Amino acid sequence: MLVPAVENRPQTSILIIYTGGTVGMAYNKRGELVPMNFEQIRKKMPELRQLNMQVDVTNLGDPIDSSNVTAQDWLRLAALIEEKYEHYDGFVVLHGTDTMAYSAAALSFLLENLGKTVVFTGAQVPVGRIRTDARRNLVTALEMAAARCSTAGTVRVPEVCLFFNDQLIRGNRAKKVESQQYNAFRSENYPPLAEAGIELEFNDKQIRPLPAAPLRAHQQLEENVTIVHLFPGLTERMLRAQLEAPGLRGAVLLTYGAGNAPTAPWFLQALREATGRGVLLLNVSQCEEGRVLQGRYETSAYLTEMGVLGGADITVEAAITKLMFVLALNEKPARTRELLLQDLRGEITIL
Ligand code: ASN
Repeated sequence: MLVPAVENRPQTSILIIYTGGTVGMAYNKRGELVPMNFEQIRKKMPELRQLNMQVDVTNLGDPIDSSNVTAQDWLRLAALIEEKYEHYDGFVVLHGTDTMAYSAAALSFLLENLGKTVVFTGAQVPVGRIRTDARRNLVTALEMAAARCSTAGTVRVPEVCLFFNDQLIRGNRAKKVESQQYNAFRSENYPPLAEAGIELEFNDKQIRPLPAAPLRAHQQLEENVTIVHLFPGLTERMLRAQLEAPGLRGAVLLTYGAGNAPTAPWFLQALREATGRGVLLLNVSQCEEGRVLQGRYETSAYLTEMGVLGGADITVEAAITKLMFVLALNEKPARTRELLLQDLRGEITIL
């Protein structure tokens, strides 16, 4: 059901899609935080009425803690944005912080040729608490979603992004780095798209251009994927348990440093067998800064030879969702590999 969140002067129209998260939570009898409906956000945020925009709200489903988000939720979110695309100037997705970076990255891939702003935001402290960050985050996220270029009047940030603690970050570059402080997110290997001080300052050169083609909301994600996190002490049996999972089509290989991995024969053999079965392996570094350079060290050169794809400076959140997205396109193997190496939505820096 779609209801106006506030009654005010329509000029720009923004749709809030409420999915849950701490922003709208309250304590239950056992003292645990549980998601509540949007009503309490509406009650606690009278300032929503002061914005010079029409703000409507809709729910994705029952509000959830974002630890429960699924790939199906991402598809429903993409379908909802597509359905409402012509009716609103921008979108704000209220979401829990725990998996917000994954959801924002997934949506960035699903929404091809996005010409409007989709901003994910939420809070570390519920809206009903005196020291909440919900107000700051939501009000400015709405302003970011409504932002236009002053001269041309066109959409300022035609991207899926994430606004938190005064920073607007590209969705597929975001990472949750903090669970106790207000600065929950960081932009990895890419500058923020905008900063909210007294004025909203946009980093226009870093923002993707408006697309020439109309929106295409994809409706498929491959779920037969996994993340193999390397650590010294990983055994062959444990590695094979992951790589030999029935139906596996792709895995993010979380490697060391600049994309390095062991050279032990059993390790090489397990990887070679996986790629031989057609499993796509995407090499992503455990380091938060820097990039994968396969071949810089001997301990990564063989990965290229066996067909492991270098993930450049991608985040693990963007890597796994990109894999899910690209594999679901069901292209020929060579094209799939090409797409994984390409910068599709600003998620990697090609040198
Ligand atoms: N557990 C919460 C969630 O992700 C955390 C938050 O929103 N701050 O839904």
